[in-house]
Amino acid sequence: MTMKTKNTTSKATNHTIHDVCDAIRSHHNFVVVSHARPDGDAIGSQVAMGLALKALNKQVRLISAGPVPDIYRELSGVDEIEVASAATGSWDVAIVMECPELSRTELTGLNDGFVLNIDHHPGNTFFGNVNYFDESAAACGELVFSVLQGLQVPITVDIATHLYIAILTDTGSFHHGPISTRTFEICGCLTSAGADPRTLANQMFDQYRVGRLEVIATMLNEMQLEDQERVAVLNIDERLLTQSNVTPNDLDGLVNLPLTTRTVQAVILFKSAAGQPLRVSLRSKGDVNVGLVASAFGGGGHANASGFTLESTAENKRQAVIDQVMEAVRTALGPAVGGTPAKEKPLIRPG
Ligand SMILES: [Mn+2]
Repeated sequence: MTMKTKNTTSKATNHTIHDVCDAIRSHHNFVVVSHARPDGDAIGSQVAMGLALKALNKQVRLISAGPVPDIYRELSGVDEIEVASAATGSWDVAIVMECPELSRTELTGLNDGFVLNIDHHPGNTFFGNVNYFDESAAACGELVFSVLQGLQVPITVDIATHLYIAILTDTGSFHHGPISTRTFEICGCLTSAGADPRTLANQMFDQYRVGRLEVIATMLNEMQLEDQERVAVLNIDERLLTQSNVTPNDLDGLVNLPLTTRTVQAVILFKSAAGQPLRVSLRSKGDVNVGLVASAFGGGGHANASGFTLESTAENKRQAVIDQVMEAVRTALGPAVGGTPAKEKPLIRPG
């Protein structure tokens, strides 16, 4: 086992693309990691970076604390991801992507080595020896693209596909987040390199089990609307998941459904299972900042998409969450005016 590079570089500053490329060029043994409960940006960024390092004849291992969701499993290179609780082995540099804090990896063993932090989450703590942080990126995949350009790695079909998936999924099909001209310039390069938007959209968004529709029906039937239809509250519990025979992947994006209406500005989704922490997902439109609400409850994320967990004993905090989200809506848009309070009328009539 070789010694890891000593952790001497000063932390807590942002670095340039040149620093990032130098750090990669001057080392040989890499471990590439991302956050636990990986999503499309986590997996796409991780696999694309892994493929690029291999193209540069580097040694590379991909490690994740959690399993890869089904929809990504058949993509080329994904089977290289090892599921483990520690970043063991003889690596020199850990490339940590999509993590505002090192702890989001839920991996041990990353503290002792040289860490390259690549991320776009507001509030990133610059935990790396080299930090490449840009919250104006729509996805971490955008930053990986810049790094690969800096390293002059050819964008193969597989790399293009992973980076396109990172951007496609993190923006919810180019629907939210800091989408820029650069996002489309990068996607243009990726499609030129062989990423197929129609096939990938179908693979990412149109492959769920039919049980997903049962979950949607029940979830919307029980939806609670607050603050003159500006805040929607959704619940999904273990019983519903079992009845509908769905996997956690089949719930992807359901939190966004209420946002497809004109009035709803923010959504709260409570996901509960017996004996497990209550998972809370928040989504919003425009200037309504649910990232701050998540931070107040110890979580994180972006202004329009965030989340946190509450201990299972904290059921009584649900109303506090609803109150804070309503406050976030009022802060951005002022008090609700006019209309009948929607929660007094049933949204969907049973039967
Ligand atoms: Mn991301």
